Amino acid sequence: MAEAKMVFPPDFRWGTATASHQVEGNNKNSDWWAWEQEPGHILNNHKSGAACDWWQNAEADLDLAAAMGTNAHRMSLEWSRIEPEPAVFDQSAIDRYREILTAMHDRGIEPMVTLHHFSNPVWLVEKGDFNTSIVVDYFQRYTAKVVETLGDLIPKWVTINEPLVYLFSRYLEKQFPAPHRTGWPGAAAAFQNLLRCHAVAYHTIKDKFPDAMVGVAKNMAIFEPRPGGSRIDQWWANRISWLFNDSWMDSMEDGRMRWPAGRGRIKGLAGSFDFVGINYYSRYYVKFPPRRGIYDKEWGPNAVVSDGAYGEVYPAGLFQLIKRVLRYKRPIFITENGLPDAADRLRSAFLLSHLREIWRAISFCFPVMGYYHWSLVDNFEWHQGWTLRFGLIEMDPDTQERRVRESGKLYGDICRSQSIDSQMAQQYAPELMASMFPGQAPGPKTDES
Ligand code: IFM
Repeated sequence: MAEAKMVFPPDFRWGTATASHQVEGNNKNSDWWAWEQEPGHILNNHKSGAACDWWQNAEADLDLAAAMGTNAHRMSLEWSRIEPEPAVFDQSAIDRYREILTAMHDRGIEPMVTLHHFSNPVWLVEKGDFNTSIVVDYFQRYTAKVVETLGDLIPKWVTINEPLVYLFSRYLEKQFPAPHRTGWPGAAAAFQNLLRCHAVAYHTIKDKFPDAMVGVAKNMAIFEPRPGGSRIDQWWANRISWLFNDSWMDSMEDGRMRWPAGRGRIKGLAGSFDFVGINYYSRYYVKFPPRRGIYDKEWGPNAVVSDGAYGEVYPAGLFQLIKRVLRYKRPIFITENGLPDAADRLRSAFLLSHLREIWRAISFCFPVMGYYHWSLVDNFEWHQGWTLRFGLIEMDPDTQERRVRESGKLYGDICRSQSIDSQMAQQYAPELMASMFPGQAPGPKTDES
């Protein structure tokens, strides 16, 4: 039987994603580094240490990414390296970032660059962090320096990574380095200042490079009441979904702040994004009242769950979220999507089933332009240290040895052929054949077969 194939557009971006603190190593001026040194903050007291040694040798992993056939990579810049002291810029750090960005271009890998991905210079935290409005001037100064010195190499930008995750994890859950002022007042002030930082960064970039595409990587999730849940559970799921998925996006669209950020308009915020970036991982079942926080991490009894009870694997959620953001009428990039899976038992099926949802969206003419798998290589997973492994490439932090996982080989086949097909499913995730390629699954063995 002829193979069934789902073909993607020729200009689709096939990417991977990483973030500076998670891969570079020895980020000694960052608040995360300081946080890791205090026992009790990171699972098993793990430390980022040399991380994936990207500061010395990002090129080795970029070689592997190029060999896989990827044509895009999302990375971030470490503010604390570029500006280790207020208004003191480190030219050698900027030069190193130029080398890394050039290495990407040389390999046919288009960079998408994030300015802020969870970590801060220690001096910023000492001066009051995102709680104080002075951070907006600081962020503008940092952005202006990056634009001036590296902007010619960066066609796509993310100003802020996962603003709501940052707010929740830092100010409310305190799983991230917690500044002096936490709780809802701290989170609300930081929410407002993050919106302001985004707006000034957007215009700082666009003034110099009007053709650059600038957006935010917005973590989005599916929140639903458990089947059979009450109407109040449904109401609560809708409220959380609005807060987590929509509130930031709606503010960027019309320039107005919403609860809990505050009231009123922010100058330069309206319309300040050229694409929608979706970081998608999981679905959660919520009920009211939650046991703690605003929702509990729960799923159904038959859910497929990734390592460390990180979350449910729920590919249909990606299509639902793509539909949800159509109202912004912008190109869409899946700026992160992946799972922790050290033994690589789920990742191949995860890749095929999520990419099928993207292909389905494209076949409805929804403007999905690219996919960045989190992550290229196992890296330091914040408060969970090295316990969660997201890489297409397995990496041992003690020896720095690498091995491309089977799912990495599959992603290579996908990127090179710009398609997913029944042979790939048969080889890497035969359990998907019946649902994904019905009629193509090999029948039961007979004497003649
Ligand atoms: O590792 C993180 C990343 O920094 C932000 N998005 C989610 C990833 C996996 O948890």
